[in-house]
Amino acid sequence: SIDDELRWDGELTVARHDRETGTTFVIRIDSTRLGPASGGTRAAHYPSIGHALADAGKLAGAMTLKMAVSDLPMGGGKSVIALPAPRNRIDSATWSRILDIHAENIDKLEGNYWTGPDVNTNSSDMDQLSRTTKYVFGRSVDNGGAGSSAHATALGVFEAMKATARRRGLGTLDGRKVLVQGLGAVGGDVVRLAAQAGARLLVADTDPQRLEAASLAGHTIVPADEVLRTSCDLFAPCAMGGIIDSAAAASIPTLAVAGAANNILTDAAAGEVLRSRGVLCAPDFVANAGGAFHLVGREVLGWNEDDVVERTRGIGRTLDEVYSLSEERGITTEAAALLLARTRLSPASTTAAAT
Ligand code: NAI
Ligand code: PHE
Ligand code: K
Repeated sequence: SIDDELRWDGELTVARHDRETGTTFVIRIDSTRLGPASGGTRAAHYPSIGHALADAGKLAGAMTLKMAVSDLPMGGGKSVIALPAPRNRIDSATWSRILDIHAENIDKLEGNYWTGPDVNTNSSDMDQLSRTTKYVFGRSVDNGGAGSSAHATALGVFEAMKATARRRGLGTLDGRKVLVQGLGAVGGDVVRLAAQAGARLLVADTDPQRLEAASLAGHTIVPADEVLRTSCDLFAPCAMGGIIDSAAAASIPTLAVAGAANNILTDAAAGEVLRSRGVLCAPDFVANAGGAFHLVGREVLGWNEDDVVERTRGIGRTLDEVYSLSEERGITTEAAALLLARTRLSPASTTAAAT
């Protein structure tokens, strides 16, 4: 319920309803500890405002960890636009009004929160937001922005897949069975990179057109509802979060997990179950940080494309650190990554850096 969801440890929740379109807007700032909060705008049709608040809160928290573990000088936040219907049933005039209202809300936060693209928003939506507010990453390149973050995200996920396979004793991806769920902006690129590395691709999507393209490229189609029962060496969730709960963790026939989706595990217990079965799982806020390197690197830190690629490739090394820590301490990889992120978020680490 809304009452439950507002009992949250983050810094700020902002909400607004637009009666004309039936849309509810939520912005949640989890932390500004390391810099202005940042995280994308997600548009979706939620069962209730409580669900929208919960999603925004979890996603904002993941952004804080992503920025911290990636050594980016930003905090974590996220926007959720709770649509009155699924995104594909919102007409363009309504969508345009929705974006204008969202931009107005962001602007009122005066730079404490910077948005960017996420599920169901893209660079041209960022262009429109930027007409009302400047606190926007990922505008199109023609409009002075860094453009889509998907390529960088996919590159980082590919590095995470390689590092995870290696650590799990699978060697390189060559000849390995890799199952990619979601063939969108990120997943499509992940498939291409993994295929180049010699992996045998199994792919799933709910969009028949995307499946047809993958089938033409010679990949094996798995029905969307059989993903969690399909045997593979490495599973790459690149669709939505919340895909692995404890029950799925107990049965999923894979040896490793590394993907792009935010909040792949429903909770810490699911991570414990994976660990007990020896399924090595790349924490998502480490594996999918390529997009943040791209957006924050290009638009805040003055990096060029090579810098973004170099830092994104470093995701493999960060994961090695996470895996070593997890082995030393006998904790889940998620808990180990949390430890690394929290070291950076703790007041002591900033004091040390300042002196
Ligand atoms: P997208 O919207 O381009 O692609 C998602 C794909 O998943 C679509 O092809 C969709 O049809 C498919 N899909 C949806 N439900 C499915 C289901 N139940 N089974 C199989 N396929 C399903 O999104 P994008 O940008 O590729 O992002 C994918 C994930 O990665 C999201 O969870 C996003 O939050 C996360 N992510 C994306 C980043 C980026 O830079 N784009 C950065 C970090 C995380
Ligand atoms: N939404 C993407 C993510 O979850 C990209 C993004 C990164 C958007 C940083 C804004 C800021 O990482
Ligand atoms: K998108």
